[in-house]
Amino acid sequence: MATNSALQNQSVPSAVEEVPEFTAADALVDMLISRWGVRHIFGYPGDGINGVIEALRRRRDEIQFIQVRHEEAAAFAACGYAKFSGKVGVCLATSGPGAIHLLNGLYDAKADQAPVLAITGLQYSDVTATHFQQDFDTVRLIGEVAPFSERIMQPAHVENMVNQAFRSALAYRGVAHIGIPIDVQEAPASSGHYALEDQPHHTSGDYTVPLVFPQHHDLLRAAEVLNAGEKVFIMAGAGARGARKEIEELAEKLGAPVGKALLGKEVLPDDSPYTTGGVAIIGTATSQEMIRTCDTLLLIGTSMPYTAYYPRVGSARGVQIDLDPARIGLRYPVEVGLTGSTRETIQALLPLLRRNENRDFLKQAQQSMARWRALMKAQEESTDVPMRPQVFIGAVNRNINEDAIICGDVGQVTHWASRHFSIRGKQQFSISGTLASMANAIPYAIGAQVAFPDRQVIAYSGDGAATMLMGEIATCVKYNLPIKIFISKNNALGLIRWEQMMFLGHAEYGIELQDINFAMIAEACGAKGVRVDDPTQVDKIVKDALAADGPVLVEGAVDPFEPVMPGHIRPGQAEHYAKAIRLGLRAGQPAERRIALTMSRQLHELNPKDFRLLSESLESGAPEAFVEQSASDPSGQEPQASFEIQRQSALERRSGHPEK
Ligand SMILES: Cc1ncc(C[n+]2csc(CCOP(=O)(O)OP(=O)(O)O)c2C)c(N)n1
Ligand SMILES: [Mg+2]
Repeated sequence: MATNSALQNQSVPSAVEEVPEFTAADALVDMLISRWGVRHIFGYPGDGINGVIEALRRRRDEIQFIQVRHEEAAAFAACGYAKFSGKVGVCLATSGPGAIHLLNGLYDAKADQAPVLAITGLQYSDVTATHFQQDFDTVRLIGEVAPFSERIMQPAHVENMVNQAFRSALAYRGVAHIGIPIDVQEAPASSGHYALEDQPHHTSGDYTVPLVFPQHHDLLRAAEVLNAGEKVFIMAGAGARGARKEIEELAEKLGAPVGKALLGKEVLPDDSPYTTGGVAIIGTATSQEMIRTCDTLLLIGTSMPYTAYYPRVGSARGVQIDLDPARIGLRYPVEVGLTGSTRETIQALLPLLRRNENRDFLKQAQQSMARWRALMKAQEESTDVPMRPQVFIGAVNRNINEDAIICGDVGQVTHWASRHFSIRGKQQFSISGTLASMANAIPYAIGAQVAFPDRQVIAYSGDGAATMLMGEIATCVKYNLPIKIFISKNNALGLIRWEQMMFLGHAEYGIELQDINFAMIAEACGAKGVRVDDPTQVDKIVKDALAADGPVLVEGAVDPFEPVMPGHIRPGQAEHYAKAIRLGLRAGQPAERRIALTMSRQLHELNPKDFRLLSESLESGAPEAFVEQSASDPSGQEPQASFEIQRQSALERRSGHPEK
């Protein structure tokens, strides 16, 4: 037994340890844990929130504080957590800059209707509104994104505010915010004053999810429209998640193909005989064809915004199912809107529907999808160098688990994700859909992995987006989150290049990115980092990465000139592309010739009719490019010349010579 007094002096505190005061911050954290079952909170400390941080420290065995590297990532992580788990995601930041950094992720939650609670610090009450440091009215600021954004006035206010915040986030499926001044955080909970008219603990934390049913006469009206349709097309979105069985039954009965808005990607597996995959510019040619020719449209839980990809107004009758009555008729002039919970509404509708004996429309969709799937597969198996982005994502798609959680990001990568992640089993997919903010993938993956420690979680992102919140690789390492990060690296803000060209007819500008060695960045953060640029090696490298323990980043160096193409190009888009190429050529941009070639490669693969359309546009709009393109592709063969030019360019880039 140690009797040495020096040793005793070291291990025994010299003064009797004070029993810590139970503060308002303690009361707040206790509410999170005991009443609302919060086990994880994503955030970043600062002097404006240290009272709450201390309360989290005291209860660290019951609630884990996950310290990210940027508050935006905390909000995204909370959003990802909420989207994949269905529970409220909680994030935390200090006053002023910390709270302001949260905003983008909070807007993401608002836009995609994910329940998120933000807790932020506020300056001491006595210096508020005196131009004090970090004193900004973030309650008002965040009030724009959060229908519930309130300041905790004093300790007796904590319980009311926390309950209200959670109920608001859940009931309105969005953001709630509570700001708490430093002095209130630190105040003893017992110092709260209750008004004479108030009584402590009068609120409850019980919350139940309502079931919403449409009225029977509206169901009958909807059935009348759907029964009259010969060519019914269903478009399903995020609100249809969890209704896989019901939607398949509906599709079978109506003989209706089902297109999926991006946020509804997991609604049906991609090998379902009913699905035509994604819709709109990132979707499939099949969806585009079927939507344009349907006579009846059934929208389920979707507000997919691009109305140019809906049937022409007047060409199809419409029915819509949505939980939010304010969204009925938002995108298409439907005849009948059914406000209701998706599964229950479909279950109520099904007995009222007759089986559509005309299966032609569905068969046509299935034949077209067979061609589309074969085309996607061929692109994924291409051995062209530089490696095509479809090859990289194809390898990821093939090798991930049947229950993987897939976090997509915004960019050209969204096109590849929409087309090449073919959902199967219990896989889940999400992305910053409506806000469409870059850099959501890695923080979403952090939120997902925290919610589901035993599932495979992957982030698939462009190089531009990955750079924005690169610090979060360190977060993955710090918490040993075995997230697999796949970066489709094209040294460009790829999507913007194609948008400048296809939508506006502008020559590309401001879109090139300095080369970054992401594998080395990952290693520097303590993760494993690997690189692949060889299509013949990609399968093995991806497989090994997925099998490895801990976080791994795979950088896929992909062809920067693989263009974005809609399933079917429209005349205006082809003309814009041609005009942009002409402008680029005149400005002496060397990439332009290669772009004309890669474009023709994709178009040629997609559809001979579209190929002719672009060729004609190039011939009249950019004859210089057309000459080269047609010379290398005289008989519809693959334009091999383009690969050589691209390879040279990639080699130049790799050897450090900047593009001219
Ligand atoms: C925060 C944010 N800034 C800018 C944009 C506009 N934007 C959309 S996609 C994109 C390029 C994305 O580049 P990258 O991540 O490299 O993906 P790529 O398109 O090359 O696949 C940009 C700048 C955005 N959506 N979000
Ligand atoms: Mg990029």
